[in-house]
Amino acid sequence: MGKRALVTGITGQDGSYLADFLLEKGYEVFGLYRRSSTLNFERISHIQDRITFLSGDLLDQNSLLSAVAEAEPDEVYNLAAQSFVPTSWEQPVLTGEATALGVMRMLEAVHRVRPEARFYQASSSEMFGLITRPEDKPQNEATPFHPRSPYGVAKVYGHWITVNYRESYGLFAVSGILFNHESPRRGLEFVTRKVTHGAAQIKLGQARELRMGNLEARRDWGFAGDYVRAMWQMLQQDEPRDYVIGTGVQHSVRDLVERAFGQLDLDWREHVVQDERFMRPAEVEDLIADPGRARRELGWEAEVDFDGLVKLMVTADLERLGSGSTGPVKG
Ligand code: NAP
Ligand code: G4F
Repeated sequence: MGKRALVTGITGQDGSYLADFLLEKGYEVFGLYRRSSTLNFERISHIQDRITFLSGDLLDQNSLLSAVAEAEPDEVYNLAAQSFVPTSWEQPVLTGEATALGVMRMLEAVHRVRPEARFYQASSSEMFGLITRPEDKPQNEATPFHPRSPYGVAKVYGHWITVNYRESYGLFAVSGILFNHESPRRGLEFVTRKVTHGAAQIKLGQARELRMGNLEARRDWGFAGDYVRAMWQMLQQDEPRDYVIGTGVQHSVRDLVERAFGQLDLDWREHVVQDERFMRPAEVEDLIADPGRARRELGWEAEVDFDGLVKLMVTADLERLGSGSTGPVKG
């Protein structure tokens, strides 16, 4: 018998790659999804017949208890969240409910219904936030948290409540502190996809300019397909432990823009316009991972580098826009 996994956030970028990965490994995959008036299964349309869907919401405790009872999972991956940082200033209460308390509701469901299940929490490098001391660069599992947005603050709660359920009840619960990871399936509002999609539109004559926020922010960007492998590896260890996952290489948003436009033989200076609307009330300027523990203990390493990632995303957007496709997101 294959193992059973329950994935929250199955319709999101990471949920879709994780489902691909787990199905490939022979898992029976249960996906928690939110009912809506139109289905949003674009990212999983190629595998939706192989997933058992359970309707539920991180804001609704009963639905989570029922989902865990129905799935009887060996592994639970809690990927669902309000995940877009700017929205967390516009909807801080909702963000707290889903991204912070939602983690506790999932942990309660596992603790009460299926305590033997292994639990993965999708924590974030946004928790590190403001980096001022040289010794905090690059960031590892011991780097202090100083979140800079309601989203980052909510993720810190999710991180510590996961550690707390491990220490209080002996759950096999781990927190993966993942740096930014991207793909052709990334939401259009996140900076990488905004840039690759925008550059492809300009190349095809479908747009003339791209309005952007802070070009100086630096991130450690990797490929989502590599990062879901790390999630799974964390749950295969003998002991539950938290891990930082990233490439250890940093680029600015300016580098990203230059690289994406350059790949299409476009001069980004002729098209990119800075716009105050995309600046944040408090910015995270400088993130870079030290993935040493993951390398040593999980044997994990990123396989796709920054250039490969940008190329993959630009190519996918160009192909998709060029074909006029409104169908499933490829890649
Ligand atoms: P994403 O594409 O925005 O997907 C978020 C998922 O959460 C979607 O399936 C969404 O469902 C679901 N969701 C949102 N609110 C929910 C609620 N109240 N109840 C149930 N489901 C809800 O995010 P992602 O990039 O895949 O990220 C996955 C997780 O990793 C998130 O927790 C994110 O915060 C975290 N993370 C991401 C990164 C990154 O760089 N991608 C880095 C560190 C941590 P709908 O489709 O219905 O909206
Ligand atoms: O792509 P972003 O919106 O990602 P951000 O804020 O780093 O958050 C992502 O990564 C986190 C991991 O650290 C996740 F936890 C979180 O869920 C999410 O997946 O913005 C990246 C950087 C920021 O500094 C932002 O100010 O790009 C800068 N940026 C500049 N212009 C822009 C824009 N970001 C967006 N979204 N749109 C712009 O026009």
